[in-house]
Amino acid sequence: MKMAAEVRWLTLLIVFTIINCLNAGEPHIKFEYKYSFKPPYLAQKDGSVPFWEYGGNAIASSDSVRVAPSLRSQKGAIWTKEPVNFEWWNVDMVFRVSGRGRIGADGLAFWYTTAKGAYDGTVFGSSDQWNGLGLFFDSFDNDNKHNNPYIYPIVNDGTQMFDHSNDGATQLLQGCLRDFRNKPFPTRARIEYYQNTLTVLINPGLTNNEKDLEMCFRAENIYLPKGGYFGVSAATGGLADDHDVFHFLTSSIHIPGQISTDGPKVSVAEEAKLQKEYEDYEKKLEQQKEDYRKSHPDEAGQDKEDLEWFESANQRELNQIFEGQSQIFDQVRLLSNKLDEIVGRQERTLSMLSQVQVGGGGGVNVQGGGQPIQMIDTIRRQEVDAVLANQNVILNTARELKSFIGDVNSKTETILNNQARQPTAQVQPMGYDYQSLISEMRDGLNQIKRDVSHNNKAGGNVADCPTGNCLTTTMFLIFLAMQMVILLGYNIYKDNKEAQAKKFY
Ligand SMILES: [Ca+2]
Ligand SMILES: [Ca+2]
Repeated sequence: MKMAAEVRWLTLLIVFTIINCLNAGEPHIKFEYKYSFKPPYLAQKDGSVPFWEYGGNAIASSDSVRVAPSLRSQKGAIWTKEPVNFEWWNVDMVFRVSGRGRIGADGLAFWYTTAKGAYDGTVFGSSDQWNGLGLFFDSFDNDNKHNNPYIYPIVNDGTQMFDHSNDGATQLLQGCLRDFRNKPFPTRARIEYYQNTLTVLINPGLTNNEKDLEMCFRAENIYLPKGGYFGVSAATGGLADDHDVFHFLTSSIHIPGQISTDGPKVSVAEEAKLQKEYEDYEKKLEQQKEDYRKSHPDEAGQDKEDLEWFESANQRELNQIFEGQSQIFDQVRLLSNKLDEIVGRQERTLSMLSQVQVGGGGGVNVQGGGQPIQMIDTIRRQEVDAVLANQNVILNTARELKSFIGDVNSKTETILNNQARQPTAQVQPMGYDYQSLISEMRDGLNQIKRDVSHNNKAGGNVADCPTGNCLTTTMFLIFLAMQMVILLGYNIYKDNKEAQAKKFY
């Protein structure tokens, strides 16, 4: 019993160790609200965005931050107030770049830099010679290589000037060509920096699905400075787009085991402080909303009505089209998957068939896997052909038989008709009479021959023959001829008599 208990404890220990190891393998992700913004109430009543500051031509509303509006030569930016206090991070940014032109300018930039940039800088609305990362959503094709809109990162140590005329082609690490302008749904970008690897996933805005993210690029051995600021900037030129950012959601990523080894006292105290801060903020927001409703009871309703009315005219139709397109896109993707499946099945079937043919078409075939497959005994093509040919032959024969029978039938009819007109019943007895007569005559002749030869053998000589009874050959022939003449005469007489009798019918 003691031994069994020890074994049980040992097993439990091993299980817990394994669970700890598994837990240790997963990085810890924590939402960082101080480095994030999202609707509703993105901007407060006074226009400020909590934990962020913006400038230049940027405008913040409750739903989005218009970093640069669709007017010529506009520049704007929004930056976090505080530098980050974590090393690795993930940012989900949802934005829209839209304009009336077939092409737009200049684009939008995501920043992670050691210092906040300017609000009216030369690089997509912010400062050049930055120290850190700039990820550019470059709408306008400055170098005329027909490769925009292009998404690319540039890591700068604070010394390099952005190569604007070449769309940063001489400085970029990697990138991807994605048309993110004027899409039915907002563009989604997931920017992850974890263990010196920068990964950017994109949904250009063809679908409204959060999970529809494609790999844009993955760059390894990226060393960014610690404690940087997040920012978004945008600029327009001769051509102008609206650059709206709806969501900027930051999460810190912690290497497994990092959080538990850090001083728990600090994190608890900080958590309580942050929690209080958050609650205060929520209370303040609710109070502001309540005040606004009290002071403008009609306006709020009016605005809403106007908005609804406006939407029903154009926006709703457009939204329906976009929704429809999204559905079509989903269906096409589903069909594509199904097609792939069908092609796969077809290939498998074909390979199985070829194996069966190689195997000589036996009833049972053994595959490579060793699993016997009972083949169904089906009719083959040549067998069907043979059956058809046979059927044709039978049909032709039947037709020939039919025509033959028809001939026979018609001939029979003719014969029957002829018979009805000329009854042949009397011919037969006549023929029979002749035959019987001839056979009687033949018998008689044979009898005579036998008698003559017998007499010849017995007598040996004519001279020896006794008088009166002795018959010579000449005498016999004379008698025969006479008999024939009498017979023929009788027959002719009989025929004449019958012919005379027929005349009376
Ligand atoms: Ca450009
Ligand atoms: Ca270009």
